[in-house]
Amino acid sequence: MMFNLKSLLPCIASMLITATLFAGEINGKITIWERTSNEEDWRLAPSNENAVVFITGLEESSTKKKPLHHDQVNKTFSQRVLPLTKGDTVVFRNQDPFNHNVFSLSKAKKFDLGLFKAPVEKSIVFDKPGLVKIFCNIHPQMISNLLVLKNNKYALTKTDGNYRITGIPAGNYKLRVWVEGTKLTSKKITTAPNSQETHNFEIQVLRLPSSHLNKYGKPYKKN
Ligand SMILES: [Cu+2]
Repeated sequence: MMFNLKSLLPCIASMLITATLFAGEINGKITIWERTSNEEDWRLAPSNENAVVFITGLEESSTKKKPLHHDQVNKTFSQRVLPLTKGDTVVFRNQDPFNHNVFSLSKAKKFDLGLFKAPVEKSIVFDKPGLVKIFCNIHPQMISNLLVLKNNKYALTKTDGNYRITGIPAGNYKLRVWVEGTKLTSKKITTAPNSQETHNFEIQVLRLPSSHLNKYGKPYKKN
């Protein structure tokens, strides 16, 4: 049987509009408790920022959106945590007047951008989901976490810990929370058409002093 694509177009359009109209929303608050030594009691962290809340079980999305920017400024990365969708491009820009060397040894994306500064910019396409920890080979304090996700249903918290994810079709999913230094926290959820649900999480993070090696697997030289 032959389908006339033109005759199906209004039907497909109305299905898409219906899906969008009945898409639900998930919101809530992430509260972070921290301990900075093995002895102390848990206490509320001064900020609930940099938690990534995301949904799995949805269809993967291949967004062709504009590249994201990730800057190096004052010997730090502009974002400690940057969530993105698989396939996204990140442009690394050095805003300092001296060189940085951005690299990652993570399985999800190994790369080494070498030494560079403005006006040179370097881009990387993140094509595999997973956590990509990035560092600078000169400055050990420069650490950033790129969390590459399978779809674009995610949110990054600010200090208040509030999040909101919209456009979720009705279905069964897992709602997950990632905070640096913790394992993933997950919760099964079922969303109904047009629903608006609140899911709050309390996350405990043990924040002990730590260090990492340079790109050659050696300790950083003390400046
Ligand atoms: Cu650097």
